[in-house]
Amino acid sequence: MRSCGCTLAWLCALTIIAGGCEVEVVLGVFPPRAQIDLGQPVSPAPCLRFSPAEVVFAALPPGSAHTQQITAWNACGAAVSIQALSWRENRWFSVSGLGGTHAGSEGPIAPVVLGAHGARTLEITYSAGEAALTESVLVFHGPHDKILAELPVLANSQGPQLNVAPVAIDVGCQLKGTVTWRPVTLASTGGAPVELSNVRVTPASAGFILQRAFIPGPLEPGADRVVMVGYAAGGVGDGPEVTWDEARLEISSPDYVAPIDVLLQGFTREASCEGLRVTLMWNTPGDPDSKDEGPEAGADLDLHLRHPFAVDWFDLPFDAFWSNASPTWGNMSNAQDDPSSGPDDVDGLGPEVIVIPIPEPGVSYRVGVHYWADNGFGPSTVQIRVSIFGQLIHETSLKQLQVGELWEALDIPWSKGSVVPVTGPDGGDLVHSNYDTPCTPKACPE
Ligand SMILES: [Ca+2]
Ligand SMILES: [Ca+2]
Ligand SMILES: [Ca+2]
Repeated sequence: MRSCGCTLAWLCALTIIAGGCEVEVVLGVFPPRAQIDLGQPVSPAPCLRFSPAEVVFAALPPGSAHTQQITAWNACGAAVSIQALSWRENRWFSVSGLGGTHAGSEGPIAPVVLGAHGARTLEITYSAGEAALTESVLVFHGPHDKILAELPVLANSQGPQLNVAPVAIDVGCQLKGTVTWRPVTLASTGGAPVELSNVRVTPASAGFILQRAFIPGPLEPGADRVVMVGYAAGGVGDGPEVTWDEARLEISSPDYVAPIDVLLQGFTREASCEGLRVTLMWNTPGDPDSKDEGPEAGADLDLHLRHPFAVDWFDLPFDAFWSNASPTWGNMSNAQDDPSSGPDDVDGLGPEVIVIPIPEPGVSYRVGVHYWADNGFGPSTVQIRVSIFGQLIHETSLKQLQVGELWEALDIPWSKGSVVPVTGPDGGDLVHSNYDTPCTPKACPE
């Protein structure tokens, strides 16, 4: 990486650096100022503050309630407007004094303005529900949902607390006849032992099992216990639609009013866990040796798979092919609905393959074949195969293509489990001659 060439800090600050100083855009040079008047001194602490800064309730018998008063005050010289309130992880607390009582998750309120250095009394109520340590945070929002301040609230600080991880298990696809085991850790993180009365999978018929029957007992502070949950494969699904087996790992404790749940899901397949596989093969009669290898040893055709978000072929990232081999489609945080393209075959026969592990429900994908280069061997005869979860569901008849042609061959409306041949305006196959390709690594050697 080369140096940016900046010597003055204030000039460097005006330099936009992209790609490790490969691009420099100097926005201009401003004369240094002797004094910058920012008005009131700006404190890193929020203007809205509380006394006490944290609300702590002692243990109470279940069914009783206790209220504490606190002061909210504005430490700044400008007014503060409170426009919404929200609670994090709240089940037992409420706040009043800001126009009504607020116990819910989030909501706007009639704005409450605290003038410069003004104060207001709020009441926080704890309704005792269970013996476990109970923590929450009351969040105050200003205009444009800006967070003004956060107030920690807790009860039973010396009570038992159970932390369960993970909170959800997604086994994904499971081949019939196999079992996947996953650990769930129950950790005692409070000041008193947490009593575990039962751990079970419910419903019991969903394919999830416990490795061994749970034995009730206390978990001392700082201790943990691992429960192994298995997915032993439920009913085998058929067709493209994924039928999830869903269950809950239910952890019961007398210290908690409601059981703590871990969500469990998975689905089972007989032949393959690969949702969609599209394969292109071709033969070039003018190639005297179809099996020799090398850049110009045969005809180069390319398999394409388009997401409906693509406006045309070669529209990245929504046209998957060898040069855009593993784009992110669908759910950004889930790679299961992303395509992956195999290598580019450049010397004849193929196959070229594109796979999506679990395609998006309701999405229709389009398959195309582009005849990139014939290298002097003339037309080729192509065939496309489509498999869903390991079962071949469609095989095109043999189709002849010339160099430069792009055949819009098939639509695959996922969830329907069928393949629909694409037709042109005349009712025949939709083939574009001399398809105008944009710049790709093959077309723009550098
Ligand atoms: Ca050849
Ligand atoms: Ca190719
Ligand atoms: Ca994705």
